[in-house]
Amino acid sequence: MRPLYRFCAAALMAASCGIVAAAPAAGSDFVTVNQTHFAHKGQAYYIVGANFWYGGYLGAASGVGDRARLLKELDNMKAIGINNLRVLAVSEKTDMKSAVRPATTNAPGQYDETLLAGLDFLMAEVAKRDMTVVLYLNNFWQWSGGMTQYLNWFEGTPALDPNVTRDYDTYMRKTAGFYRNAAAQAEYRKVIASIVKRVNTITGKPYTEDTHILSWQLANEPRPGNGKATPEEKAVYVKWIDETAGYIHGLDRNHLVSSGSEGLAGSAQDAQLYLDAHRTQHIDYLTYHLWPKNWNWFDSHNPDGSWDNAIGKSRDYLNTHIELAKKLGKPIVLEEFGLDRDGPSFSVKATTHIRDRFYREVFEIVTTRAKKGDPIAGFNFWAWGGAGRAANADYWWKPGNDFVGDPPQEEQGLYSVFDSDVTSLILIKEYGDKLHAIKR
Ligand code: IFL
Repeated sequence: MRPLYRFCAAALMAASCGIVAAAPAAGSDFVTVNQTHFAHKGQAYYIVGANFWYGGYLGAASGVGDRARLLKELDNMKAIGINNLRVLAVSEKTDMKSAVRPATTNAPGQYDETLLAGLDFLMAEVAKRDMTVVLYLNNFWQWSGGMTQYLNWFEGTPALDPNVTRDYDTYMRKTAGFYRNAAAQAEYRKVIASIVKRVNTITGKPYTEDTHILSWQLANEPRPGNGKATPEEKAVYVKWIDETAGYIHGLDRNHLVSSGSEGLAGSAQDAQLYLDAHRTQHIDYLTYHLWPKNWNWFDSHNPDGSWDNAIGKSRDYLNTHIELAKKLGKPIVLEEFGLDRDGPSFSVKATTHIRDRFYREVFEIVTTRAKKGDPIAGFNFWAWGGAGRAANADYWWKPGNDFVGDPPQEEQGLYSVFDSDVTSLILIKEYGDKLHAIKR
């Protein structure tokens, strides 16, 4: 079972302060870690998951909410065997371009209760379908405000002015300043506490008692800085993961805690850093993401010519991380991966042959190695677009448009799996069934 962890519920800023708490027992209704695998109600538990960042948004009773759509999306996902959703729990209001509006935090200490009640509604409906959810509590990327917006609040200088530059190296270096900013960390912890200690307004159940939360996640894709992160930046990052995860465990001893890391691609390609960041007893399992086009392994304008390179590197990436998980003796979840539609096109009408081919390769490795007993806990593809549709000819999101799997920072249709993508849906079901069938 998950190792005992040390926590201090009283201290906001100090995590590892010496008190020992018990983790949920074997056979628990909470998802637990049993050596290198997940367990749930005494059985092996494999994640067959979707990224569904906007699930809480759809749950809102007014404004951006669309509860009828949410119920349909949950039913459709459940029907193809999806048992886990990775969801954005909090967002920060920002003037930065390409960010979602509205946000759950309007300003430090000012939270949007309508949106948060949307998350309550999502959790209530997830429970009815016996699914689980990973809730991430921040974002390294600007599409939900995220760490950069905390810096905007507390330092006053935007890390990136998207009107002027797409210089992501500078963005990453500056955004990592979040880990060092004491005022930003204090507010982030207040937000964490407000969510973790929340009582669901629909079910009346405290989130800490909700067995349908699989894990609290520190952030979406936290990085130590850019690809040239210094030893000092790396040390700050490792400490932040340890202390923040310890803080969450101090508030909630029932749920797992994860980082949201992409793996080596988000660790300056430094395996030692990835291991150091995930070795702490406060991190219960490892995460990694696989993005062949984003990382220039795949050219969507030359899919045939770049396929061998892309798939070779992808296989290596998958296998390398499974070996790293073995070293730490913890489960690992491939919690993001995706590829473009054919063309490349953002249109829902475009075929998805190349993406399906990629999904099959990924699923083969994950299921084959899971069957062998390797430390694999499952996958979440990126991302569920469902019944959402892009509204604009340029495929960019504007307030009032449908939400799809692609956040407002990217073209709407780039990586979404829509409810009309029949071949992709069949594939997800086929391999989901294989993972569900594994007994330990
Ligand atoms: O939309 C992106 C998201 O911010 C993420 N990783 C990659 C996705 C696709 O580019 O977390």
